[in-house]
Amino acid sequence: MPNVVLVGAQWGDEGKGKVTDLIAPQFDYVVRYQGGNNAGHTVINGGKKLALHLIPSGVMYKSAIPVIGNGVVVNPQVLVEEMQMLESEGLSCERLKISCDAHVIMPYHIALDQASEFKLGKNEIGTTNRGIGPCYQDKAARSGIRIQDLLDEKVFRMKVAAALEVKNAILEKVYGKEGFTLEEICDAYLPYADVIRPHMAETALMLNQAVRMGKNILFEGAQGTLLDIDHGTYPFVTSSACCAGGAATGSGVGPTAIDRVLGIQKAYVTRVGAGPFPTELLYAENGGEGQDAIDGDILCTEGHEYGVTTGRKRRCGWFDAVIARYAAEVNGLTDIALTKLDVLSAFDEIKICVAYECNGETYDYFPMQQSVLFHAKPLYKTMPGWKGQDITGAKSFEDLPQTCQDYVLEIERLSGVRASIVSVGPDHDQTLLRG
Ligand code: 2SA
Ligand code: GDP
Ligand code: MG
Repeated sequence: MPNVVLVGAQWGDEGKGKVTDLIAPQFDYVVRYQGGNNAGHTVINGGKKLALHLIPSGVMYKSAIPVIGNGVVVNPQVLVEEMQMLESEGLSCERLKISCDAHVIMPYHIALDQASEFKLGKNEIGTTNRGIGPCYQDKAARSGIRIQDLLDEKVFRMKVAAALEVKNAILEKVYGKEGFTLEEICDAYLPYADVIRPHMAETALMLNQAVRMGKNILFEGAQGTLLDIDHGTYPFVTSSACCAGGAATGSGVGPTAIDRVLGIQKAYVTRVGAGPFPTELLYAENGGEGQDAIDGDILCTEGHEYGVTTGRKRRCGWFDAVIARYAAEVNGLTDIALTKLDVLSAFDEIKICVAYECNGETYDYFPMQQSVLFHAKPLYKTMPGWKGQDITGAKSFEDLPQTCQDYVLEIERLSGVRASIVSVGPDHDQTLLRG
């Protein structure tokens, strides 16, 4: 199976970084196809945890060429800083290829993201404030600035000047914020051209040649299925195509070249930012009470559930099989990697949501109307736990306590997809491969 899409099957932070890092040595190319530096992918380099926001996790291995595809939005400052960080860790970025068609996150995108979130107040999306949404807005409006524009000062100046007429008016008149001058943007951005030029490539052409030559490509998804602009919990989503289909549009490789779609599922669910989350175990500080608030706290503490990019405390909840089935369908999952199973060792009993109940109706499928998801009451199946048994040292699936194996098998049964990888800790060797 040469070409694989690795996709988050929940609301992001499922452990995509760990799994990409684990399997990347088998690939010739590792490609980011959507999102930008809103992502936070944790990888391990020589025992040390590193957070990658923009550069594909394949940069860790000399055998793989890391690629930032056309579907990604690039903040050049973050790109340069991340390259410097990696170089300082002894990881060369020389092989990195960046699509000349990728869009550039401009200072006004970040300002607009922050200002619009502030204006929304309690109705905010809870974005990462990295300018992602406004950058994709400009892409769709055909007024964006692309990586290739950075290389031609005349074109860059012309496009930025045109953009500023509109952006400054919005910033000043709608949000009461200061705008930007053309000169300050040119002074900050044009020098990045020299750093980016050696990495710029016709990445779609390069990847299609690789496909013809029988090379192996890993498409590394960011965020997750429920944050997808089309298939997620709109409007509480990110602005890109996170699902497996996005790998084709975001890289220029046709869907027929994709052989496997590996979904990354956490053994429970987390979400950062606003929006519906039926199995959420509300924290006491958010109005939660009783055992639910206690269980939510345990998941957060044991799972270290804090945003890798913003440091925000992630919302936590029980595994949701309705979402798992939905993710299996909209991505065409061939198999899943089930991560963070060890975090559940803290519980006597573990719940799995098998369906929702809303207004007297039962939904065992993802509801069409968002309002149902907001008011959905999860219907749970309770499974016995394996409390007190440390599973972080397990070397094979059969080493796991029977109740733990049963939990994984039940998730497989309910999702309709086989768990080919089971992760029992953050390190590479804390991974059980089931074939
Ligand atoms: P944005 O900034 O426009 O993409 O935000 C829109 C929604 O997408 C969510 N989002 C994320 N959710 C989980 N993890 C993400 N990456 C970071 C991490 C998040 C962090 O790895 O922990 O550090 O806070 C990510 N990026 C975007 C976001 O919360 C909004 O709900
Ligand atoms: P991503 O955005 O999907 O790459 O995930 P993040 O890196 O944002 O969050 C996943 C976190 O869980 C990271 O801190 C990983 O090191 C950690 N992690 C991954 N797999 C496991 C696991 O099986 N067990 C534990 N305890 N931690 C894990
Ligand atoms: Mg993350």
